[in-house]
Amino acid sequence: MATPKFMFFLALLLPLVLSVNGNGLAVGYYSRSCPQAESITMNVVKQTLAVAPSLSGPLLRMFFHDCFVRGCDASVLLNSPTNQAEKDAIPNQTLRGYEIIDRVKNALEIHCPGVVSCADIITMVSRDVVVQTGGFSWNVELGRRDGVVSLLNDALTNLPPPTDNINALVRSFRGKGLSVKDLVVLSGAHTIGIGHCSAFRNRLYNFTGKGDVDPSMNSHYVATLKKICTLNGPDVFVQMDPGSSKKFDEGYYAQVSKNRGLFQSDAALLNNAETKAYVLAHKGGNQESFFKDFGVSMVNMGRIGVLTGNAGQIRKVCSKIN
Ligand code: HEM
Ligand SMILES: *[C@@H]1O[C@H](CO)[C@@H](O)[C@H](O)[C@H]1NC(C)=O
Ligand SMILES: CC(=O)N[C@H]1CO[C@H](CO)[C@@H](O)[C@@H]1O
Repeated sequence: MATPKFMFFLALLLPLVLSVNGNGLAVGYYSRSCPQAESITMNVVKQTLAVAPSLSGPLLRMFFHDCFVRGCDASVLLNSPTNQAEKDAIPNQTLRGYEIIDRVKNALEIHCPGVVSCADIITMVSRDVVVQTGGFSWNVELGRRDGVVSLLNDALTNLPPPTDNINALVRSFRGKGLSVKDLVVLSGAHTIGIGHCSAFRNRLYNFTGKGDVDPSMNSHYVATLKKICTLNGPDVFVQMDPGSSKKFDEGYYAQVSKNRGLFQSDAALLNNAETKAYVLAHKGGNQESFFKDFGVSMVNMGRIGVLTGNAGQIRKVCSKIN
């Protein structure tokens, strides 16, 4: 029987139920179980970037590498005793900042033990990095649970390499339920951070195996990069958005529009009508629309293959399953 007391309960529950979307994720998911989760996370990110600003790139990139491989389930954080986990794969060799995720986890375990997943920590941290480096904030959907599997080979087959052309990139993103717009918007993350010579050296010295240069790269930029990345020299790195690589802005699109995108996958955005139009529309003076789009696409990426409800687990330590 629907007693008045029961109806009152229903009225309380209704807004909560309605805010959960089809994936089982919700904005404000921890508002009752761990109300300080988002502010504690933001504080750790703030303190971290104040002393180690170069961690902004790898921490934002970590969200991409987590979500594209087995979904956003923190599989990227798991250690393998035999070095066969995702983080052991070549694309992950340059991921950093695992200790920052652990720092957030430790703080959250003190406040609300066993409640906040490592997958949600990666998600919150990626948003906070963008805010701390100058971008707009957005509402993160939370409620992910952590996976129990992490395989090196999954990283190799699911992460697009920097040599991908536009068709391969579109296919890769479509395969994850993301659109062409998500591809061009999320590539804008390359406005912060660095790239190692090994990821683009082929463009400078041996593009088609004939000792040639990638003709799609600005020749002055090729000359500049060759001085830093010599043919047989060490694998040093360069800023992807030179002079502004610690600032989240639309500088990336200006670079790409001038044929100064660092990777083939960046340059490739000029080879599709929709992505090209976006690059040209954002090469200067349209920053707010990029900032808004970025939050929308990050939410989209954050929905890939999530574990919710009773699936997976809430890890106690992010680098190992319970
Ligand atoms: C479109 C396909 C993508 C490809 C092929 C790609 C490839 C790469 C490569 C090769 C690097 C350089 C790593 C190094 O040499 O240290 C890099 C860096 C980075 N990527 Fe991507 N990426 C893609 C999409 C994304 C997305 C979707 C995000 C996040 C939304 C992202 C965020 C970053 C960031 C922030 C860095 C800088 C890392 C640092 O400073 O250490 N990338 N990416
Ligand atoms: C360029 O690539 C070709 C084909 O893979 C290879 O035979 C040649 O040694 C390379 N040249 C240089 C300078 O690396
Ligand atoms: C940070 C990290 O775990 N890097 C690993 C990436 O993979 C290589 C092997 O392919 C390891 O040696 C690194 O330690």
